[in-house]
Amino acid sequence: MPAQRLTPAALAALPATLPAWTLREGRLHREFRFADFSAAFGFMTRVALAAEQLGHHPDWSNVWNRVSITLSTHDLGALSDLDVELARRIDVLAG
Ligand code: H2B
Repeated sequence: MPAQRLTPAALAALPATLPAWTLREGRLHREFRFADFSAAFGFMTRVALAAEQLGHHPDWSNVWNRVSITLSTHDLGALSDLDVELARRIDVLAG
């Protein structure tokens, strides 16, 4: 399924749609902190499986118990419905 660029209305609604995420230079951003590295890496593994399932992948980094995630659609150079769907799945996995 090709990514659909978010409409201006969907962009304006993002703070309500994904309240835990912030917009940074046109991309979605969220930071996570876990008890330790094992918990952080377990979370990343679950996110990786969700990303593979969607065919849409995060830009991310990990420092011990912290995971920093940025989402955008590289193919479009914009945010798409796939970024919103991946963010939703990440929120569920984060608990
Ligand atoms: N992930 C993200 N974040 N943006 C993309 O444009 C993208 C992707 N494209 N994962 C996918 C892979 C594409 O390159 C492959 C061919 O499906």
